[in-house]
Amino acid sequence: MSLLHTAQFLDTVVRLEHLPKDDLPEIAFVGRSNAGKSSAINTLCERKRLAYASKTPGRTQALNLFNLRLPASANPESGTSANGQTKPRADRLPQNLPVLIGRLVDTPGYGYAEAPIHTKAQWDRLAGQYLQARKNLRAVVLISDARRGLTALDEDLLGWIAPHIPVLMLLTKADKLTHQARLLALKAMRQTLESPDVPGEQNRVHCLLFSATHRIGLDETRQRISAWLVAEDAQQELVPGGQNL
Ligand SMILES: Nc1nc2c(ncn2[C@@H]2O[C@H](COP(=O)(O)OP(=O)(O)OP(=O)(O)O)[C@@H](O)[C@H]2O)c(=O)[nH]1
Ligand SMILES: [Mg+2]
Repeated sequence: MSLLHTAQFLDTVVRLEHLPKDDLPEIAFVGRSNAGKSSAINTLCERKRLAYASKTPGRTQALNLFNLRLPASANPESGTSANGQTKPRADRLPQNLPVLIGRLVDTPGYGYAEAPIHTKAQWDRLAGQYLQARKNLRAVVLISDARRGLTALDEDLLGWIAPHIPVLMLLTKADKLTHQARLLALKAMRQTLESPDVPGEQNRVHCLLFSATHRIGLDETRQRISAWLVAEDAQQELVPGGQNL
């Protein structure tokens, strides 16, 4: 079983002080309104309505948190080891629960032109502050429409995220482009990201083609999320051969 398949809704938060007070690492999905953040979470987790996706831009207005657990088979403290053998009773935790390992965080989009003016301030106060102040933030998945290139708002966002936080940029809705156009879009974005004008340390941004509807880029995205959350030795237990991320 995959790490992302364990996702479970935890909470909807509209004030930063209501976020969990623990040190579990969090992966935030950010990007323009309607870019496809919630859809990406659903597809990566193989769930239809874990995060609320909609044609109406500005649908996600809060931070939505989803717990991830080490699948029981990969949890060294559960009753069954990765190779399926049952461990002696003395080695088991009393409740035999899979261990919480991190969280995904769906954030409100920015740049929705028809949004009321207070929405921008609301974004700054919630998602913006979350990105700048949240100690648990381990990495960012930046969702960007493959047809648009790097927008000024995306660029602002890269400047907003602390330089030590790795960023995976998913060029989503790649299904709307021909095969050739996708490759050109990817090449152009990689070149843009290398430009000294784009804020942040460039080698922390990795860029991939993605489609939630046509399942493009899922394996590599899952592998990167897993690598951010799970120590290398535990990953071998979790993913024999890397096929079930
Ligand atoms: N063709 C295509 N459509 C997509 C893809 N991902 C999302 N969509 C569509 O884009 C629209 C917006 O998707 P959401 O996932 O709600 O976008 P969001 O970024 O969460 O939007 P907000 O929460 O409003 O900021 C929906 O109609 C989705 O079905 C994709 O990869 N391909
Ligand atoms: Mg959304």
